[in-house]
Amino acid sequence: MMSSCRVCGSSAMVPVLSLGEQPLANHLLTAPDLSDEEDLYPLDLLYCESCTLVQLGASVPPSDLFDEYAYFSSQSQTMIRSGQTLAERLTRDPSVEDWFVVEVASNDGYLLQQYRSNGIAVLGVDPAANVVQVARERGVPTLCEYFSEDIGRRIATDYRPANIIHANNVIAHVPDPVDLLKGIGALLREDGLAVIEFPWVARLIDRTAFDTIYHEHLFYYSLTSFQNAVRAAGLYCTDVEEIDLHGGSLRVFLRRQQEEEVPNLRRVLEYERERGLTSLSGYQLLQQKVHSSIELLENEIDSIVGDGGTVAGYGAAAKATVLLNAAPRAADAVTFVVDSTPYKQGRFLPGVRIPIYPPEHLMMAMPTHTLILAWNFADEIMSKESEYIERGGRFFVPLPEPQYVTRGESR
Ligand code: DWN
Ligand code: ZN
Repeated sequence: MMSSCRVCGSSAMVPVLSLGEQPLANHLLTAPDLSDEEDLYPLDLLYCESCTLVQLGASVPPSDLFDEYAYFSSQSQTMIRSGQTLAERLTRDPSVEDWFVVEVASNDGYLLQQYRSNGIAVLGVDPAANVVQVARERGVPTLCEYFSEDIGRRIATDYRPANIIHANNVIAHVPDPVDLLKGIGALLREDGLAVIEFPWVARLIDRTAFDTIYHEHLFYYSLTSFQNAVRAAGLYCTDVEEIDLHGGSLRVFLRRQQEEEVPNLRRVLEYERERGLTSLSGYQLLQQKVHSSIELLENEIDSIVGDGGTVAGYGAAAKATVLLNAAPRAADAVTFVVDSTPYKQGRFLPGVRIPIYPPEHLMMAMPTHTLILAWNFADEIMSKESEYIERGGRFFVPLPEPQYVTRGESR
């Protein structure tokens, strides 16, 4: 258990949530693994009263989490479209053909391929060898490395300073975010722009999205706590926008020079103060809200089964592992999970050991109810499963309380 804050070093750390001992969310099991015990780790959240950063109590070695990875960003059209729109928006500059764009935690190249298809020089950096291979096969040059200040300096020397640096869904994952941000500063051109996306802790609280808390995510940022880390790295937040990814994220724009503060930054920082997210008060009800959400989900699934219904899951997401391991009565009723990721099919969710099949299995088995475990993609998923709905299948999402959904209705 961490006794001091990973960013500011303060010992003023207050526990705000415990999810008990959990397996590593993306360590999907193969059939031979089922005869072995799994390593479990405490999954607890602490609030730093000094820099307001919410963070895990226990750390797991990054190599255990990311050397081989189960998550492929391209499995979601929502993610691909988000990357496409952003790349188009950022490359409206006449000199763009001379640009160099780097992505930290570039995964399978889902974002950089958008720039590359417009003839822009790109470079990915990602530590997961299996995912990097997919990116390289896609024609996206990628270094298989953990990004750091040293790597940033090395790329600036071996290649050239970057006009744009993306870092989506990674700043929450690294033990030393200030070092990663210093690497971005070292690689960025003087006039360069960095774009950082991360799940916004405000929306985790709103949705009681405790299933987005897993050992891969060391940090749960507000703009306030993120800005503290940015300043410690000698960079400046120049703008911010909320995006509808992963249950509600912030997209923060950084530069090496300070610019006049834009209203968006002040507005979000003020909102966080009003919500109590920059003090312990914003987190004090979380444990109770989580227990209530679990109770409501388990009761709903009990009544489905009590009425003779059957339950499956959709999306072998990291969220699925955390949710179902925290809700054992619900897990007992979920007979299988479907997922479009080839790497995940034929494997089993960690801990609860629920089998994962291709999406086609849903129509074959025709469960009466399907819990959308990847609820952040509920619309995209339901748009693919209209036949299941037409045949009377019912989709529902788990949080903050069980809610039956049809296309266009999910929050
Ligand atoms: O930070 C992280 C977030 C961004 O993604 C990673 N550390 C881990 C990962 O979290 P997750 O696994 O909870 O992410 P997703 O994107 O919610 O997972 C969606 C899952 O659902 C994937 O396994 C793919 C699957 N899926 C599907 O089967 N059919 C997704 C879509 C859109 C579909 O149509
Ligand atoms: Zn701190």
